[in-house]
Amino acid sequence: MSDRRSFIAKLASLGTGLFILPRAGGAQEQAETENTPSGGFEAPDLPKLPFQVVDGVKEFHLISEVVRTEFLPGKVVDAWGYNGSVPGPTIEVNEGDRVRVMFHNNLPEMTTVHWHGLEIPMDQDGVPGLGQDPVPPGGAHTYEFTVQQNGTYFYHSHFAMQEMMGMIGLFIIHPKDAHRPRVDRDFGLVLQEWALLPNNTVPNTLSMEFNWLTINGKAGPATTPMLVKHGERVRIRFVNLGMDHHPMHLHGNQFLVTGTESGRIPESAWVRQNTVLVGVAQARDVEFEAKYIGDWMLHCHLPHHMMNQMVSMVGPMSHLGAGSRTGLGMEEGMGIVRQGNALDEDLGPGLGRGLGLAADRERPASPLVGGAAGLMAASGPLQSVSAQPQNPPSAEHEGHVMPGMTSENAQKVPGFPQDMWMPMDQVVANKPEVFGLRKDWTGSMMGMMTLVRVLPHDLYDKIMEMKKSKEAGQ
Ligand SMILES: [Cu+2]
Repeated sequence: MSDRRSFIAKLASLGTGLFILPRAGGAQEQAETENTPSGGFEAPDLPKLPFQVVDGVKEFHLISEVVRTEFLPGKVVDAWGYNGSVPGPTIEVNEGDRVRVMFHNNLPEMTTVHWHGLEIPMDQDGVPGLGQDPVPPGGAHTYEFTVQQNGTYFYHSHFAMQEMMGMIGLFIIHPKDAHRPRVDRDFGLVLQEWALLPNNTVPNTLSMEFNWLTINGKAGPATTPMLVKHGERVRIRFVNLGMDHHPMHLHGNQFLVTGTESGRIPESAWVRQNTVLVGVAQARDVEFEAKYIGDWMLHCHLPHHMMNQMVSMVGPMSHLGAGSRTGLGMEEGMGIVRQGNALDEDLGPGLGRGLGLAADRERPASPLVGGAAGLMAASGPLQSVSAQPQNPPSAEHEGHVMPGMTSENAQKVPGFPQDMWMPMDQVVANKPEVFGLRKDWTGSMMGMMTLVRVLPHDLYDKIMEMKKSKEAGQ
């Protein structure tokens, strides 16, 4: 986390304490505290946008800008977001609030902010041309409206490619009166997908093939687990703004789907599931009682969304002789070919693999990423592969080559290789939230994956103590 981002995160946590001024009247104050979950709302790995109450209006300052971030320690990305964060910081308000967002554009091109799902006047809706002029680079625009709804909403750029650069944030509206049964924990998760070829830091927003999948801007195992005390009632809000749908699956529990991008579902229509499909531009709220102690996986179940860096590293494409063909031009990258058969040996493997501009830096790669040079040389056709590691040294870690996890004749077996086993516990070990997880837990955590940790009360308290002392030490 950059200094800037942690500074903003601190500012945001201060914000919830310093800037909320009680509204007039005892009844109002009561509503303010009663309507939110006892544990408060939390979006793991994301800050909240601080606000000030000015003449009864909640005033936020939102800044669009380039954000250098990391999906995983060492995996640097130049995405676009808001206030130093990708996705942007969460805007959290109450039903009935008057909201003013002073927006400033620090991007090198025009943008606007759309308030997805909100019933507000059209000139506040953030559609460039239709309701307002685009906000030019360096420009500013003020949005102001009253929120009449409650539920899980979000804001995003209303320029499509900017959406794919990461420009989205949660907009959470708590109801006037808390929904029943009241939840103890309330989490928000933004689901995103990225096409990011090795050795590139800028996402390819034209590609239809995604190799990095994130929750709140982090890929597993860098996604920070959600901590729950045994017996608590939990709400998890999912938001998806990408090109694919995400079937989000929770292990070991059943949940009720209690909300959509349009707010609360009547209780009579709640559905019991353990996998909820979160479509593009949709939100889904799920709730469950944390009855079972354990470290429960929560992940998108699309197989390609359960991996990191999935390009030509694994699968049969890495063993055709010289690795997967890459570095074609923009047209081939988009699946447009002018001659030949789109699926022939020369073109097929390169289709959808990105802009020639940057993709010529991708190299055919061995599945033994960062592995012993001797092993790479011994693998025959792959000896033409550059000896340079694909990852910067800081991203190297133990466990890339696991003795005993492949058989001696593996190279002769049709289909080999398919999967790798790469625990990287040390890379994410400095977070109290992962304390007490089984050794090698990170081996199963990739892509759009996180954990719901239902903890016995003593372990929960211990981790909270660790968090407090860590924050105090910063
Ligand atoms: Cu998915």
